[in-house]
Amino acid sequence: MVSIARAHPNIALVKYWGKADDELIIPVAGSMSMTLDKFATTTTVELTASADSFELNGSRADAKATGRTTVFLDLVRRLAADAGLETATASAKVTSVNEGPTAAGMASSASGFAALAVAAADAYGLKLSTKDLSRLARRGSGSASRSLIDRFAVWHAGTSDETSFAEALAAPEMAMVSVTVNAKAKKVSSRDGMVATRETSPYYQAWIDVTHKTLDEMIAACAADDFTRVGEITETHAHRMHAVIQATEPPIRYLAPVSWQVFDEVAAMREDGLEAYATADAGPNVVIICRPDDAAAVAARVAAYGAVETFAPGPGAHLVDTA
Ligand code: 2P0
Repeated sequence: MVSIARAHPNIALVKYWGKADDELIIPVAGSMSMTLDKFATTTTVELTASADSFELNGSRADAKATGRTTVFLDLVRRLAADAGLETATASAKVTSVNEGPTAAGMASSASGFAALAVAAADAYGLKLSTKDLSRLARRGSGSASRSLIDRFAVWHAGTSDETSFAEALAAPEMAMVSVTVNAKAKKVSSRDGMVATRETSPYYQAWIDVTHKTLDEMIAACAADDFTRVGEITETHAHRMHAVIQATEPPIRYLAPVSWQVFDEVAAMREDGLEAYATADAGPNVVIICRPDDAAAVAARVAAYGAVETFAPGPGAHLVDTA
């Protein structure tokens, strides 16, 4: 049985940074994101009698990525065993292609584990709801829980495996413009950076407290269809995340000088009446949110800083084909 799934990255407007449970990947606070319509990951899972294998972008994946894939497949096999399925003992051949940059702050682990969750669940014969697929994807990478969802998602932090999942949220019309200032893989992974922040950043508790409050404000701004407030909250929360990260010992800094130049350019756009707001994940690339009609003007203003892409809200992870 071959199952193929496709998932897109998502960019958080309210960020996830920090785990309450490292094994179950329960976050310290909820988050909210837009699923993108480009940079998809397409993943094929085929059950096999030989050992698990993982091919990424045409080559055999490294030991770390292969190990994470096998640990994830073990979760799927456990679900299959619980459901009394014969597939529970099968290994899997996983083949994945990323259309976007890998591990450079464009959420390739989100699209990767969302696609793997959907393809593997199908290949092993599990019939899971979107909520349960979101919970499963979360076990691979926290942000992957949000890539199950069409357009905009809120990931409820929850306090257990059952209660930590993403679901859809209506949000104001918007586009995103990404500025890839550096497509190389980052030096400190999100996973390691989160642990370092928890262990050594003196502002960690304040970050947790403010993120709970920020998510409530974001949900209210979305309910009011208030693009301006959504943008303001997004930019402030991104700065707060980078602040708590930079306060680690030894310091971690994901943003580069050119990233700050892009933030300055976005502030200048606002002064010129072009309404845009910026955010950045665990890497130097910056993502700008704006109204859909302004996307071309925003893209033109930042083209000098790096490779620019424009995104609309995209689809949640889904099966492409099964045979
Ligand atoms: C986010 N990031 O909300 C935040 C903002 C990066 C910065 O989710 O350890 O790759 O696999 O759960 O999901 C990156 O974290 O981390 C992330 P794990 P993940 O998008």
